Amino acid sequence: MSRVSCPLLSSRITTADSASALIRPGDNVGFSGFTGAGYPKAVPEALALRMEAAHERGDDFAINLWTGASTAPDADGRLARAHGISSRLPYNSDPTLRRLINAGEVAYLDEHLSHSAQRMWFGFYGQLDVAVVEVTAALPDGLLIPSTSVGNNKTWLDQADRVILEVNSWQPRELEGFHDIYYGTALPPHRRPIQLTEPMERIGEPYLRVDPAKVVAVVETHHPDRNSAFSAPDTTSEAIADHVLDFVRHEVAAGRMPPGLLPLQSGVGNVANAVLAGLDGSEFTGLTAFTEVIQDAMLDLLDSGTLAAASATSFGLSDRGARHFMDNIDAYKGKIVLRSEEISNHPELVRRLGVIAMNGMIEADVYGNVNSTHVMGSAVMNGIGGSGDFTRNSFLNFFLSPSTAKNGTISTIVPMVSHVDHTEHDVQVIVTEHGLADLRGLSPTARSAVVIDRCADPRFRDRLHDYCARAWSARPDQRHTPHLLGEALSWHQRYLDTGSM
Ligand code: 0RQ
Repeated sequence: MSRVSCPLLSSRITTADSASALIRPGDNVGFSGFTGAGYPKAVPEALALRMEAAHERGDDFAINLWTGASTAPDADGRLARAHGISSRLPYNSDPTLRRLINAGEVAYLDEHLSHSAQRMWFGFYGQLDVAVVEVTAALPDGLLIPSTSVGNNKTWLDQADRVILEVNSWQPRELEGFHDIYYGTALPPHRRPIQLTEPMERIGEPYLRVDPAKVVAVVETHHPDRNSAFSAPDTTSEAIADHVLDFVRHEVAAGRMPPGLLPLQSGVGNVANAVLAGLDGSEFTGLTAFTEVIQDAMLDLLDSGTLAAASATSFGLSDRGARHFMDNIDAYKGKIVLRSEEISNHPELVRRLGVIAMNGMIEADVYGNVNSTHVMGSAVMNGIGGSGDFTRNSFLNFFLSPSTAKNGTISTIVPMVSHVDHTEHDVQVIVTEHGLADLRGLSPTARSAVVIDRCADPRFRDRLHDYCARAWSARPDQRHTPHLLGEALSWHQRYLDTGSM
């Protein structure tokens, strides 16, 4: 049975091929999608075929593509393979697209996720020509049941000149009621406080609104999300998880954190998943999450009662996790709420709630600056995502990483990061498998000692200490964050010499 019960929207049902014909070369296009959930499944393929046909005729055909965050190989990846993306924002993790960005073919705007919607409203990105948004169903009155991610959908639907809906019957119809879409945002100087004081508080409505007159096509699909498997936690990620857990226990014992902790935010990836898994079976129960992404470990925590409830903007599950969620969806009702990313990541809310932020990193320097995004200062990995939104405004923040990368050849603790995403003014706790450096209340030179001794791989410690000692001695009038600039950056050059990049 069709999931489109609005008569006007029913009259717009068409094929992905004809819907894709409504997207023109040079258009600004807003896709739904966040960490592989809720992205459009049919229009990107049809559009890529049109692009390839145009290129064969010698015509240009590329679009500027805006999303919630990462999508999938059959969306970002497919359009990248068709050389159909001129510019892209605000986050990407697709390897094909990453290659084109790093080759200089695609202009990438790597933005804080909480900024992307408001920069659209401010007019900083220009006009949005088309929105292509996956939903679970269209109700008789035209309201839309969102899909497995909300991301920037509210903004794209509101701002686009033309809207293409994909109604995906693979998504469980029972998703109705899981969402809270806030329509109260205004532009400065008319902004009011956002009245959310508990992670699970509802301040909006369960549906996305769209002006039916703008809907130029509706495409029915039945296609799974991109569900990626997680590696089982290894000894490195388990050691990182243990350090985080011990530290949190210590904070509770010291009276700096309530026994039920504060709302958790966890980045995506295997290390983050392992930290969440480490919480399971611990003494903590009834915790909450105010985060971006609900991954498998969060479902497990909800099952065990370690986590009472989670607010996010998206799922990011494995196949097993997605099946488990669907089979038990009623049990999760009231325990999971999905919001727009401008709300899930909102600085005002992250700071008010006192979020504990835990994110991955590429490298940290001895003074506590963190690089989350770039290899050797030049090649982007994924993007800053929500890590800045949460870190800067958190009650307590952690950066987690193995102490080495590329089979132990590269130290992730370096004299000076090759790119700065999170500054020494924001970063509080750095954790590797060797230990945890608590930087709170320490001057930069005091930080350097604990970062090296607690976090660096023992094989790199002498070299790092030697660097710091020589930098300290070099200029007695420059000892706040002493550096030997040429040498600091040549540290990254050594990666090349090892041939490990
Ligand atoms: O590459 O698989 O080719 O070897 O970076 O590293 O160790 O698998 O760790 O998956 O947790 O990713 C920072 C990228 C870490 C991620 C980052 C190489 C390493 C490997 C991945 P290979 P790991 P993770 C919420 C929050 C920014 C966005 C964010 C990230 C690959 O956490 O994208 O936090 N964060 N969002 O080998 C060279 C180094 C390296 C290195 C790692 N020093 N030099 N390569 N790698 N360190 C989510 C959203 O916002 C949506």
